[in-house]
Amino acid sequence: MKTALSLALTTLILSSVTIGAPILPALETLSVSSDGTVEQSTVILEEGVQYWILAEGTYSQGGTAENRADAEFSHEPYYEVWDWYEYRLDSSCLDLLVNGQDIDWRGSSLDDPDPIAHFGTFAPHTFSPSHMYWFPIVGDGNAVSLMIQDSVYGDNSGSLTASIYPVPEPGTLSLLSLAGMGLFSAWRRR
Ligand SMILES: [Ca+2]
Ligand SMILES: [Ca+2]
Repeated sequence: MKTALSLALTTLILSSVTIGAPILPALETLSVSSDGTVEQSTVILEEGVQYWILAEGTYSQGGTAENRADAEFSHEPYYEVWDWYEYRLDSSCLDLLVNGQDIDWRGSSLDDPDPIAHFGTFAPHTFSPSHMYWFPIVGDGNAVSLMIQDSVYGDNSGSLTASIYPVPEPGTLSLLSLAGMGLFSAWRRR
């Protein structure tokens, strides 16, 4: 009976931890210029280990304040909307590339999400009014590179910020569940 209850409690504790979610603090924060410069992290992403990258901010992509873009979407002044420009018009433009790849940055429809606390609200193909986006990446033993891709760089100004976050190791989760079982046993003994 006690074992069954402990197992149930362990399951409850494990399910209350979002496995694979980022944790504070960031390992490194990079500023990625809209001039097309490739930014390489100092941090080496360990092979087989999962990380999350948080991209934040907007830059001017077409010479005027209205022509803006974030990591995944860009502003269409004519329609007064933020649009998934790269998908609609041209897959080779206006994207924050990771290791040279066009990736699916995950957005949140919340106006001002706390990126860690509201991590579960971020999803692919979702515009972020806050211009915050997450991307999961598994390390390959190398640094990670970030670059803003555009077809014309001369009319750009500003930059995006990208931060690399660790996720809890499976060992950390086991310790959490063991701690939970210890608390439960202490409670049972009372
Ligand atoms: Ca441009
Ligand atoms: Ca993309």
